[in-house]
Amino acid sequence: MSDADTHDTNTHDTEAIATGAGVGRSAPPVTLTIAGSEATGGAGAQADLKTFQQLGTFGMVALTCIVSFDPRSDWGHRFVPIDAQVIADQLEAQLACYDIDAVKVGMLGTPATITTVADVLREQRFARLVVDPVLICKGQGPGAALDTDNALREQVMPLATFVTPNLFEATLLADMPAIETVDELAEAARRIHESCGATVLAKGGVRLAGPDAIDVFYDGTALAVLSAPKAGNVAVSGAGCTLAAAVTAFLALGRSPFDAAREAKEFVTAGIHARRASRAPFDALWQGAAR
Ligand code: PXL
Repeated sequence: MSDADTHDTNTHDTEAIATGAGVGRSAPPVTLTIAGSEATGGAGAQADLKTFQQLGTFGMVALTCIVSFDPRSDWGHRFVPIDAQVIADQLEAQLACYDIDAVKVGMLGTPATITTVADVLREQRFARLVVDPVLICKGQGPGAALDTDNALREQVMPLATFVTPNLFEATLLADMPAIETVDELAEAARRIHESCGATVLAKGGVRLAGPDAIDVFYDGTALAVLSAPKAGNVAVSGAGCTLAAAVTAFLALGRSPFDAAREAKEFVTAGIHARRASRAPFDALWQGAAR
């Protein structure tokens, strides 16, 4: 780049900042994830931010906790929560800077974090709020997890416009003994919609038997089964996080909830096909496949 180019670009930036306009004619929509760090980059806030970038939105993270897999202890989750005031500070900065087009809630991790985040969500009433109900983290004791699950259900789920439970989470949220068929997954989606009012994308993924990875979409009226041939039979790290982040990005880009779900599944399927192996016993989805 020549000096003249650099000068022009800087002038443009300065004008854009002065007027509050984005650089270029159409500024990207702003997406926020309120999520935990998963240090190896497969899941959590890292997966969300990569997805936001790849799909053409301006991504932000309010970090809620830090998860570090433990390679000396069966890759269990070491979990450290972020101080509630620090979470509130991040959200304050983000809200001061931008009108946020769509928000994703990922792993919150503790009742204190949930209360802090729910207070802000209640005040803001985001029109596009995707909640990925991450219900347990292996690093937590069962008692703590139950408190966290209940707080999430009571304080965050009712504010969601879109929820993306996996098979395990759908079973709990729908209060069903088990989900083994597509019909049962559809029944869970209906029950979850009735309990919180949000559009539901219930993820069977690789966990339902059969050759296809099946997710069920239900918005209170339309029920649709989204299906793609399974790419292997083992869950890939980051698939759930990426799906919810892609729904968030597509909603921010103006898609209908159904189109957001459909396109998000296509994005995740491409990312699973392009998954990255590591020395951990699970592969990680790669968001860079769909270029
Ligand atoms: O995949 C769920 C998930 C979400 N968020 C964080 C995680 C994980 C799983 O490891 O670590 C931070």
